[in-house]
Amino acid sequence: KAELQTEQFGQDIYYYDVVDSTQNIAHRLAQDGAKHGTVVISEEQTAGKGRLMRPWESTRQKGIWLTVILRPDVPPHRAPQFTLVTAVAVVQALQELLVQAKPQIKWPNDVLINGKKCTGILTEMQAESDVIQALLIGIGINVSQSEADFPKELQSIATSLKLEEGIDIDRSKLIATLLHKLEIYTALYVTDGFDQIRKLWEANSCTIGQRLEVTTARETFIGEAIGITNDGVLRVQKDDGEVKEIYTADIKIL
Ligand code: BT5
Repeated sequence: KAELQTEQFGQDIYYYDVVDSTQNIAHRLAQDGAKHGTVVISEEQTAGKGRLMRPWESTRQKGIWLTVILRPDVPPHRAPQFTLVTAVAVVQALQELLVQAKPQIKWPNDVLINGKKCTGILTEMQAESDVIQALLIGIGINVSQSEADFPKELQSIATSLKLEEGIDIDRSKLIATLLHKLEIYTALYVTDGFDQIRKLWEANSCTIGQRLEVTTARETFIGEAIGITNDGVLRVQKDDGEVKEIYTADIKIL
């Protein structure tokens, strides 16, 4: 806490040794009235979660596993962009601490280094009659895992800051930097909209201009990512010229 440069984020910190998921704790705290900027953080998660209830590997003390509770004054349709805003904040924070490794954003919720995932973001919402009560921004950053610390099935797709940068990154310093960036960019998004952040997002993305395989709930197709909109929607042009607007999907960079 001594390292924090924020005004609101991390003023209330709930710190745990082990939890099932910081998202679950944050859900309860938000229902009990936790204020904007409250942070839940744990050394270990036994049931860390990704999107669509996929598991998130959260090895003890090897990463940053945290959730920030936001109470933004925006309508629910502006919630999905918070994932992209968070990705920009993560990349900016990582860039401050890393010298060698170059983090890049993969739409919608991953940060990659050398094509492997080092960060995943999960945004969940509590809403009532079209008003956001709280947003729970979950961020998992792999910090000091060796290859053998990852389960076999993740070894070819996951990486850590230590594996890419070659040295240990101080977790408290990274958390402080991250919360600072997150406070700045979420506030900017709420007041000014997505336009400025979209430009930062595009400049730091490894998605735009790439050939992708896109899998939505309905179909799988191949095309080129040509941009994102101010709604955070990915625009993909198929080979026949048709442009698809993708709200939610898994993408593979080909
Ligand atoms: C995500 O989901 O990437 C969101 C991850 C959010 C994790 C944070 S940690 C703090 C907070 N508390 C939680 O319980 N969650 C949040 P998705 O895009 O669905 O990606 C999940 C997929 O990533 C899995 O199916 C694996 O293939 C892969 N994966 C799992 N653990 C990983 C890890 N530690 N590093 C890299 N990839 C991983």
